[in-house]
Amino acid sequence: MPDAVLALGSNLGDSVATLRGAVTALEKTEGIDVVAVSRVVETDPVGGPEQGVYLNAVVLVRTALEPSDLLAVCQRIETDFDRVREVRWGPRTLDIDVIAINGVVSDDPVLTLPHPRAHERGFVLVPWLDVDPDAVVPGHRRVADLLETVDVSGVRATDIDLSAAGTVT
Ligand code: A4P
Ligand code: MG
Repeated sequence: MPDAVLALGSNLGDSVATLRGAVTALEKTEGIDVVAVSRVVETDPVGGPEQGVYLNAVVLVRTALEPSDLLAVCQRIETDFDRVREVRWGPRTLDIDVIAINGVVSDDPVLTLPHPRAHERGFVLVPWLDVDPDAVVPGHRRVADLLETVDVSGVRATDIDLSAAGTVT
């Protein structure tokens, strides 16, 4: 079964509860097995209007779902957590981006793989490295190598453990 990398972000509402709820929702989804959940990082917002700090995390899954169905699941969970789409890159209760699915490279605008900005974003790469030290951004370089040049000054470790939801193994 393919492996997929999902990036979670939140900067509105009770972000810790939302991220925990999102992980639980992924675990409960038929066809998705959560295999790893990173530690949470607190991150300065990148792009968009002036907005509060984010909490970000990365989740590795195994899935039998088609890529388009995996995206649909992520978007349904976003909606379940009251995500509204108003301002591009604006504040949000929950964002779940599909960062990579195996080594697939696709420029389809509905599901671009790998996520077109993942390779330059500390808020994705730092938690990704946390759960997969050997990770490679398909079509790019190893996450560990990318982190040599990416600005991570706005990415801070936290001791927030999403597995405190009690269902992550
Ligand atoms: N789409 C295409 N490829 C993908 C993919 N790989 N994963 C399409 C998910 N969606 C993908 O997404 C807009 C459209 O992108 C969707 O219709 C989907 O078909 P969206 O989630 O509605 O909107 P968005 O998240 O505002 O846009 P986008 O471009 O995904 O934003 P980004 O690039 O994810 O940026 N700063 C910090 N510190 N932490 C953050 O988490 N997030 C953003 C959002 C900006 N700044 C941030 C953070
Ligand atoms: Mg998004």
